Amino acid sequence: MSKATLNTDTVHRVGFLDKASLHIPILRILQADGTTYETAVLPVIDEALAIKIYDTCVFTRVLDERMLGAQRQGRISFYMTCTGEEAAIVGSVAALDQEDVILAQYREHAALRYRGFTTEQFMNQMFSNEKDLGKGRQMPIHYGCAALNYQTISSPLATQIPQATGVGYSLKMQGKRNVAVCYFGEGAASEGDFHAGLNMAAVLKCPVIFFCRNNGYAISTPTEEQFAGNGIASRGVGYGMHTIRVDGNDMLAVLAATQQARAYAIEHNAPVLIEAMTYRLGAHSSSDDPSGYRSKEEEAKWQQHDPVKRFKLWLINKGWLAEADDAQRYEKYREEVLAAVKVAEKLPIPMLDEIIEDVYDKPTPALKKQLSDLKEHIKKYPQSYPKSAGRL
Ligand SMILES: Cc1ncc(C[n+]2csc(CCOP(=O)(O)OP(=O)(O)O)c2C)c(N)n1
Ligand SMILES: [Mg+2]
Repeated sequence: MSKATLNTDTVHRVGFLDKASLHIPILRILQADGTTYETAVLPVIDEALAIKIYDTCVFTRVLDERMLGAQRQGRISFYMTCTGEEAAIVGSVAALDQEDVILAQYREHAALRYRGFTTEQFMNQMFSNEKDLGKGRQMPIHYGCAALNYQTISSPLATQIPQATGVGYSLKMQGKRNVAVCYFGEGAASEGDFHAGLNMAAVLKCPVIFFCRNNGYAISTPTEEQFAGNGIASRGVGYGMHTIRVDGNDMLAVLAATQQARAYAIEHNAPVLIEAMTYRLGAHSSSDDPSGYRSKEEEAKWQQHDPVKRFKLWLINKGWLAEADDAQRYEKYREEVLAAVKVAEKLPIPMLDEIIEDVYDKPTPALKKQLSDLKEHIKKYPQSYPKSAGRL
């Protein structure tokens, strides 16, 4: 921020600012009944885009329901749903260009689907089979796809934030009219990487959209116990960044905010922070049980703000969707997901030699040594490894 943008007026009595000094309204366009507010300025959206958005939401709901079930049956080791947050994720990705680079946290698989990740590709990753793009080296849901400009998920929180600043900087240096888009939870915003990443992006003027899903919890910790400030949006202003807070369960509000954020980021070579207020309707992951830290009443209250239902009502009002066709859409995806599970779980795991590929340009001597040690170890204790581990 240049010195010229600092206030120079003076006062002569002590007076402190507090979190309420910054008034941050929430952008809302869509009402609960699927109509829009009279004064609302709608995003750019036509029937084809609206149906693509809705279809992605339905697919994601089905995928989440079925794969959580598959985890419970012991078919995959781990799963995370994004139930309740579909509008935040799909509404934002729908505002992007396919060449914009996405750096996600782990709950944004709907964005990957929107870009064209196939049901088969989802399954190959979750079953770590030989067709998995990550060659079986990651836990389920840690997707990545170079062709779709979707950087691979990493479990350590917030690492994607400074990386997104770097990607934005590189897009600017290459003269591309594209942005980096960084998704993260409000919990990840407590990491040091958040502050370093945002400050660098603002100072170096990088075209990055920082998209915070403020879903109320970091695993079992509610937001009240995570930070004392005025949400995450107040921090964007602190770093001198264009910032907006939106209703994250309102598809049209998220779409409108992200469309304008993208245009601004490209025109001004500058970052934008979007804080989407939403709620994680499901458990944190398949390893979590929320009944230990929140009430059924609280969950029921948020069920009434289901973002997919709200958007569906708008589509029906517009005459772009018929209620009668809805069940069929869900059924089609249930069958598709189930069929893909059956194929993916039967495919062999990747060859062991591939475990050291793609880490560096060529495997280093240290990696080669580790691989040969691993092979010896498996040969020595074959009873401790599944037969498939013998794909040497
Ligand atoms: C550096 C680091 N610390 C802790 C964890 C464990 N952990 C995984 S997810 C999570 C909560 C993150 O919450 P939030 O960013 O709000 O995302 P949400 O799960 O709500 O989508 C924590 C603490 C981790 N993966 N990495
Ligand atoms: Mg959270």
